[in-house]
Amino acid sequence: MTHPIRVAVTGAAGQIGYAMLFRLASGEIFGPDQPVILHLVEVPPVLSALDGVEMELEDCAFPTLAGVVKADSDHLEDAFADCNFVICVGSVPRKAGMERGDLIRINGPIFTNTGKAIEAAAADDVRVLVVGNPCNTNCLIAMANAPKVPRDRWYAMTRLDENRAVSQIAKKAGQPVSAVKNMNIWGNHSATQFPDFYHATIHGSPVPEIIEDHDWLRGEFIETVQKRGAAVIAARGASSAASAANAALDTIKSIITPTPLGASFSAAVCSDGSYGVDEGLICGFPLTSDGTTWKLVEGIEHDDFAQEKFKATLQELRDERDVVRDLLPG
Ligand code: NAX
Repeated sequence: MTHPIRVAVTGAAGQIGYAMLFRLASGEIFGPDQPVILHLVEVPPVLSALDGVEMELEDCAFPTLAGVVKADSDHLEDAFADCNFVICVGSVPRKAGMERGDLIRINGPIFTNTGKAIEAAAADDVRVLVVGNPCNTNCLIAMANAPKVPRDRWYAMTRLDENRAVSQIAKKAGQPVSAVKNMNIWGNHSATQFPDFYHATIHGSPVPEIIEDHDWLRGEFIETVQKRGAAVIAARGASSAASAANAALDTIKSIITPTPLGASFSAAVCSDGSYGVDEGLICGFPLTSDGTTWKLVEGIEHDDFAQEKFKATLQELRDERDVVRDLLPG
């Protein structure tokens, strides 16, 4: 029998975690022949909610679900023991009146412990996807606190931004979403991100050749993608949940599947200094995967407009790093 994959999800009883678990258990992500053991991680007061989540998982009778482990955030080494994937969703959401810097300081310490526990207890091949915001900088903190885990194993999620951008472009062009490729997100998962429409294609042709309204591309399009999270909150009264869970699962699928020739996907990973990004920052780039590790797509040239956008989002990442320097050993 195939050895089970262990997947930990922190914040498992939260809205994104809950939306993700059933698809992880169902065989959709790792395949119908790959058993999965889910590690559900929550803060101690929420542990009892995990009992209900476990019952629901049982009630789905997924043939691929080989077990459920429940653990609390005070015992992260138990939570991540032998895990092959750790999806870090659990964190404190931003509340009204809270500055981004405040949020970073509140959530930062969660990720020092997360990094340490991953290094101490996870499987040798562990791969980590950080969803909890500010996800780039949280990922940076976790990575810095797990120096023995290779740097190509750390990802922060920009896929929701990519998916949002794909849908906006497809709608504007009157084409199906499947026609839009290489819609990559550069920089931070925040309102400064740069969705690079220049190098995206529709049925193989560059987006700016198909969508002639370049003012829309440079203005409304970018702004819509950057502010989509806030728009969802305004309309739904709650932040993106199913779409965020879907994007996390899309990211995992892209990581474990060799990328088709000429295609790319978006995630934030540890910079090697390419494109002028400080070595070690967790920055959104276009990537390809061989099914195990990633490569940056090289040789992309940005015009003056794109460079300005990229500069702004890069500066924000540097500023965030400076706010948490004390949480970055080494
Ligand atoms: P919820 O508040 O519904 O769920 C968060 C869960 O995390 C709660 O159940 C809470 O008990 C748990 N939690 C808190 N601290 C924890 C810790 N130290 N260890 C384990 N669990 C802990 O929030 P939800 O809507 O699920 O959002 C979760 C995170 O995703 C937030 O930080 C949010 O900002 C972020 N998002 C990131 C996105 C991205 O694209 N990267 C998009 C969606 C979302 O906004």
